[in-house]
Amino acid sequence: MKIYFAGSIRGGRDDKQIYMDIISHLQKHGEVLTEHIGSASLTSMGEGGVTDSYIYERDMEWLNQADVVVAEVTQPSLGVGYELGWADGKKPIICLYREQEGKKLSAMLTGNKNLTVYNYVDLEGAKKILDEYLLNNPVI
Ligand code: 6IA
Repeated sequence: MKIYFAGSIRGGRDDKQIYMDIISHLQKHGEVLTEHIGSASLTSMGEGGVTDSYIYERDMEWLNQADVVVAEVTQPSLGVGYELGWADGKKPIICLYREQEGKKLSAMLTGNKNLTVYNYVDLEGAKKILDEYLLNNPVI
């Protein structure tokens, strides 16, 4: 199974550790095409030597190849929103969100019947959601 994991980069890197942990867990289910999203060395400012056009073309190619899209959407990110908009109706999408006081997730995700947004509290909760979804909705 090819998994496209989406998480914030230029939108902010506060959640990079949880991205890394989720990616490690997803690797038990299949190939994560975007494993660099959890990288501690990837900052919101840059990955040297790669142009934005290269990143866009490569990521869209991976998104096209993916069997399922898993997005961690707690940290708002234009890129993740774009990826989800593109994948909507084309790929199964799982969104993971940690509820936070004083903040609400975009209605463009919560109001979309094609997507399921799963609220979670901690890594263990996220793993359980992913295991249940991926084992009960096999995508090859
Ligand atoms: O708007 P954002 O940067 O937060 O968008 C993040 C999303 O766009 C992720 O889910 C990625 O799939 C994709 N994306 C954006 N930038 C990159 C990137 N390098 N490498 C891979 N995927 C990316 C950016 C390095 C950059 C900071 C120079």
